[in-house]
Amino acid sequence: MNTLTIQSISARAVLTPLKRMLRTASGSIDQAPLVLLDVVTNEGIIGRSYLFGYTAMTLKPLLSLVEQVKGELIGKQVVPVDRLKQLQDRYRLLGTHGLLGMLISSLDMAYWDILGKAANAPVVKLLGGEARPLQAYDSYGMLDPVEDRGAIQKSLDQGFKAIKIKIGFPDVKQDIHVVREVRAMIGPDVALMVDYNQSLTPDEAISRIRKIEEFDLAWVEEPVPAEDLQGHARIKSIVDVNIQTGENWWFPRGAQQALQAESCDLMMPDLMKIGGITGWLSVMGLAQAHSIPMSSHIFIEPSAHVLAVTPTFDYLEFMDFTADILAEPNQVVNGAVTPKGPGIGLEWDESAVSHYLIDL
Ligand code: SMN
Ligand code: MG
Repeated sequence: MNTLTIQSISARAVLTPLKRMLRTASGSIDQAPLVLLDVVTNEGIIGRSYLFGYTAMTLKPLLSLVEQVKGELIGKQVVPVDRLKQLQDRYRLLGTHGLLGMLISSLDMAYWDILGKAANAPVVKLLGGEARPLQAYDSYGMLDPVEDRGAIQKSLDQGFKAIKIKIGFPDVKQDIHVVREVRAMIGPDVALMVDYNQSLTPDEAISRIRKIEEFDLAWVEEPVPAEDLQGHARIKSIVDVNIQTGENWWFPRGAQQALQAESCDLMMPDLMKIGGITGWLSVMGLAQAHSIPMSSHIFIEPSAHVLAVTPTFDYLEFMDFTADILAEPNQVVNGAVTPKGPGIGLEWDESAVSHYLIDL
């Protein structure tokens, strides 16, 4: 296979509808602000990936960053490890946490998509694995056990055997109430996870977690700010529930620092912050060496490929931002998602994209 060459890179901003509003203890999201990347090669193969900007205010800066960065890449070969190193070296003085790190990681995913398409294979094959069904959990925001009863029932009917909800309500009584109600609704055999979205202090977290331990939780996620590794470590050493973190780790070194601090029992890096597929491959080795179960964070389509080769694979997070703009979104079958190709398996539904396009 000849090496492919980057000819141009384009980016578009969209706001896609959410099936359900995403309320967290650290702010709410009612539409998904996405940047769609298309990396075009001289050979005619186009690699695709997308960024999730969390808030619409990131869309314009991200598009502008693509314009600034693409000059570094045009004419370069589609060799993910080289391109990742190139940009990390290029922006060493500035640093690559934040929007730039998100872009660098997402470009990496687009390169892997190109390599997969060039080989007419799903990326999972290139990584030495096989497409296989990956157990997924349906991911909710802060919910109302009465109003959202129908939605939870639908998740169970779809075959999900695991559900995550967000808590961290102003009053701990509401946390307990919601967890108790959801546990009663789903029964003892469906896994239940809770996510505090970094909203507590370590002391509050220990006190709150103690009050929900009895509900057989698969994990408690990000009780305190992600960068408070010592806080997470203290909580982990005291409570009787597994502590999950990782969605805010930056690149493999971020993962290494978190593991060194013994800040979590479980880990869930985010492809857009961990260095794309190339970064994930380093981090899954760390997870294996530490025997830590590893799950994904959002990004259903690319995550399915890397999870299928992750030695300590635990869960795929099913939080869907793209169903409305993809020609063939991944389906959930028996509560599981299977990676598909060629490449990452992302093809835009162009008429839907133009419908949700934001003019910035
Ligand atoms: C999350 C995901 C997407 C937006 C906000 C929060 C999250 C999760 O913490 O784990 O799903
Ligand atoms: Mg989370």
